[in-house]
Parts: sequence; C-alpha cells; structure tokens
Amino acid sequence: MTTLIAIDPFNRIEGDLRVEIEVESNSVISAKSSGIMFRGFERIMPGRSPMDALVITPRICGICSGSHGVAAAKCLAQAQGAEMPENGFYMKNLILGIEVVMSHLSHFYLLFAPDLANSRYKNLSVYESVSQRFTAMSGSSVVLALKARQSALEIMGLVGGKWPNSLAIHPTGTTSTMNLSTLTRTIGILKEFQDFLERRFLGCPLSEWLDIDSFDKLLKWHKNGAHVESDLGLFQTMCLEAGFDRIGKGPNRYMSYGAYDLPDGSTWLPSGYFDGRIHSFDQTLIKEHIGSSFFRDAVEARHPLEGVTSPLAEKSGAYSWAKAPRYDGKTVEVGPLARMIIAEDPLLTDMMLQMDSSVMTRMFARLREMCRLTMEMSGWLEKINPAEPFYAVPSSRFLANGIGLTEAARGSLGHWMKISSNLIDNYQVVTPSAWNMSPRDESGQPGPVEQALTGVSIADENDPVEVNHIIRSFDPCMSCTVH
Ligand code: NFE
Ligand code: MG
Repeated sequence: MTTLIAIDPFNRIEGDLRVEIEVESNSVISAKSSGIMFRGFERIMPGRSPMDALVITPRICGICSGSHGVAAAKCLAQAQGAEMPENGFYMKNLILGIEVVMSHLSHFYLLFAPDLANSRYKNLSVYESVSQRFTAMSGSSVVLALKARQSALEIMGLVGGKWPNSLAIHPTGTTSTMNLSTLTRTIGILKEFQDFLERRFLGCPLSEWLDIDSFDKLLKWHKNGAHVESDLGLFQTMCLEAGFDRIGKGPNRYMSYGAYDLPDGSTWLPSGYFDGRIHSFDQTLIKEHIGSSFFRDAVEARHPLEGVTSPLAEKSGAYSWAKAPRYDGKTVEVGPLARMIIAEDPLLTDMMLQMDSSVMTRMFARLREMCRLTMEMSGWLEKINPAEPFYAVPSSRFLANGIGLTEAARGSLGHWMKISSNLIDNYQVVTPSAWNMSPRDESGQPGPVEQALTGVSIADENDPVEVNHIIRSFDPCMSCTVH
C-alpha cells in the first residue's frame, strides 16, 4: 500500500515549501518539492534603469539580500566595463562573507538543531546534552549563538551600513567606507565572534580545527580532550549514532560559480563542476527547464539570458513555481558541500568519498565553511587601507549585457541582465535553492532534494523527522526560489 504524506507548509525555513512523499513499506519511493507561491521579480525589471537592480533585487530575500546585491553589482560592472578600487573588493567580500557566516550559524542553531531534540532520539547517549543545548529558543547554546549573531550583525552594520538590503554595494565598489577607528572596532567584534566559535562551538582554536584534513583525523580530534563536549563534538556523536551519515544522498554532481573576487582577478573560492572529478565551469551550459513548472513558453528550456517568465497557474502536470535549472542537462547540488568539494577542502573531500553526500557531510561542509570564512575575513580586514578609495565614479552608459555570478550562503546565485537602449530588456535570476529544490524537468529527472529523499526509511509516518533532516541539510529558501 502506498501512503501519501504532504508536509505543507514545511516549517522553520524562509518562504513557502510543500513537500509530498509517497511511502511504501516504510520507504520513500517518490518525492515532490513545490514552491507554492509566485512572486514575479523578473516581471518587474524590464523597462527600468539597469542601476535599479541594486535596489530591487536584494528584496528578493530577507536573508541573502547582500548576495543578490553582489550579483546585481557584478552584472552592472560587466555591462559598464567598470573598474573597482582594491578596498571595494575586500568590503564586498566582507559583506558577502558575514552574510554567509550569519546564515550558517542561524541555520545550525535555529533551523536544523531543534530537530535533534526530537523524542525519537531519547535512547542516544547524547540526547540529554543535545536537548539541553539545542531546544528551540531556550537551549543554552542557542542563547549564546544568538549573541554571536548579534556580533555578526554589528560587523554588517560597520561594513554594509545596514542589513538587510544594504545600499552600499555598487559595481565600482562600496559607498560605505572605513576609518582606522571603525576598522579596529570591526576587527575586535570579529574576534568576539571567533571566541564563540572556539569556546562553545569547537572547544579548540579555529586554526586547530581547520588543520584537520581527513575523516580519520576528525574522529581522532573528537575523542581528544574537551572536543567531544563542544557543540560540534555533540553534533558529530549524534550524526554517527543517529545515522545521518547514511541518509540524504544527492545527485553527487556539484557546481560552484566561485566567489569572493580578489583584486588580482582570482577568487578565494574557485569555480568548477564535479561529476567524479573537477571540470572547469561554463555558464553557457546552464538552462532552466519548465516541464513541471507553472510557466508557459514555446520551448521547454532556455539559457537564462534568453529566459522567459510567463506564469501559467492552470498547467497540467506542473507542481511548482520554481523553474528547474540544469547544468549540461543534469541536476547538480549547489551550496557549501559543493563549494568545499570544488575548493578541494581535504576534510570534506575525504568525507564525501568515504560516506557519500549525506545529511552529515552537507552539515559539516556548511560548518566548515563558517569557520574558514571567519578566518579569511580577518585577513580581508587587514588588507583594507582607509587612506585609499572605496568607490570609483561609474559610467552611466551600458554597453553590453551583464552576467553576475556569485555564491550565496545556499549556493550558486546568478543574475543575467539584457540591456537595450540603456534600459533593462530582460532580467533573469537563478537562485541556489532553485537548483536544489527544483521540480522535475520535462524528461522526468527529479531535482536534487527530491532525489535525496527517495529511498529513505521512515520510522514513524506520523513524525517523519528523517525527511526534515534531509530537506534542512540543504537549507532551502523558497522566497529566493520563487523570486
Ligand atoms: Ni533566500 Fe538565497 C541564499 C540566494 S536562495 S536565501 O543563500 O540567492 O537559496
Ligand atoms: Mg528565475
């Protein structure tokens, strides 16, 4: 007998998600992920000044507005042929970096961890400690994490002026600046944030944890000293006891656009595509498919520069307002795990090879990136020179189309802007969660989360917490998905 379970709305995420699973003999045989709202940002862009993208597109989302700002600014920089002073690179990287760190911290403590206190796990050795620390709102670590988040927000205020929807991000730099006093303050606050990570989250110096370069060494670290009692140590025990290393296998193809542009033309995190080995990334291979999406078009799939957003609510066979982006026709996972694999992070590459993609690898990749970024940001702060410019006066002429590719907290984010007579002719956005939460394409190929849910065993159909863990391990944002 097949049971249909619908989780609608799926709670503790941004935006509106409906997940439908078909269960047979306690095993998921099919899953559908639906973005159940239409928003229409792509419809309000044409006919406007290209610079309006800096103000409008960050409003796509309340939690990754800076990432949309960075993508829009990159689009415009390409369209204008703009140059940026060195400080502009580091300031933008700090805005993006602090947004991502804040997002990862909130995801772990506020969105993912409350499920660990589910009574399902009361027989596990760490259940009592985990409940005491991670219970929603009142857990002892949750309270401290919220304080650390406040430090991160203060840094955002100092580098980005405000958040969400900073107006400081421009194609030619940032209109926010730093003097010696704000710079010193920012360095001090970042240290406070690092202090939380070291004392509570890791139980050791950041550098010591980042030196771990294999799963074997992670297991040794865990056994040693206070580590097992840190938040990450407890989570590691829980992952292995509850089997989070064995659920949530995705497509095992990963993509990153690369991000954190540096003045020498390189990026801190590299771009690439992984399908068993790393290939160079080529944005011309991206197409958005609409076979199961509430949109009409004469063709099933288009490159975003030629993208069409024409809603059709009554479309037979469709079940999502998300389009289905594919790379070279294939589903790919994007996000911290993809970035760590493309960046050849030794710990995450080893974990992926040993235990495949899973809830545990995906969560560890996100937490690894939070730690790596925290270290990297202090380096970028040191590179800022208050005596030098942060911004250059831009040209008001737009001579080309713009493509703005970056990496938001949840994965690869792209804006494609077509310009005609100095006005926007077409603006297409493809967000990270559109990649991960996408519905089937016209060939019936399920999206990454739909695939990751298929095959998982459900112990209790009335409380399918396994499904929660798998979906949350991708950290979906449906506001972005249905932009
Ligand atoms: Ni709305 Fe976002 C991020 C973007 S979408 S949160 O990170 O872009 O997945
Ligand atoms: Mg789009």
